[in-house]
Amino acid sequence: MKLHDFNPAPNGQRVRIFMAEKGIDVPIVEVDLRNWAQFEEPFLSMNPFSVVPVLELDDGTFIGESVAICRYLEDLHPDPSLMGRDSKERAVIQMWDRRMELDGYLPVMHALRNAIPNFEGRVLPGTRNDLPQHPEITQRGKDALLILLARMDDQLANNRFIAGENFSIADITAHQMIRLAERIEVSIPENLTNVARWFAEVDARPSLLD
Ligand SMILES: N[C@@H](CCC(=O)N[C@@H](CS)C(=O)NCC(=O)O)C(=O)O
Repeated sequence: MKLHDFNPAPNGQRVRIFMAEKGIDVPIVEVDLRNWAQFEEPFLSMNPFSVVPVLELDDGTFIGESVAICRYLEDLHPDPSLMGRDSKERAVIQMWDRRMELDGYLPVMHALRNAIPNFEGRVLPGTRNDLPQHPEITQRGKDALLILLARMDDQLANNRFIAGENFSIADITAHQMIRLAERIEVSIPENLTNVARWFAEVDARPSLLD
């Protein structure tokens, strides 16, 4: 098994943190996104969507999409559980992880790609085209994040972690979302003390420190 990834890529980092939490060590094959290796062979055949990360299995199967990779790794290495041990836990964690990803991570990712000059001509991941950058998308992403952060604060008032008392994939997604948001100058509002308390705890985990 190998992970095709680019070290600074936030989605790759989601998978790498997930692996570190589980103590999984697989060889990393660096895909140099800066030199457009994602649009060339051999990577293009592994993932025609031209994005990292991609997990290569020993039988030649390629799995793209960070959450799908985590799902596979969770099944292979159930301990410590990051996606739930039974039907109820799995559903609750997936509910929170989807909230983090759909309502926060993705709006922030689009906000970033529409704000930073370096993303001109590549506003959509894995594409190069002349779609313009729209400042409105950046603003909408920031607004969406602030709404989600307030909702997270309510949840974290009574829960140590996003999906309850245990650290899960939802915490990894949310942590990376906040890290991405820093790049468009959005930080946790001062009044959201529960989010701040949670972020400090997650940020100090050894899996995030390397
Ligand atoms: N939904 C995908 C998104 C993957 C993605 O957007 N990867 C970025 C790096 S974080 C990428 O490879 N971008 C290459 C490009 O835009 O050309 C996942 O969760 O794995």
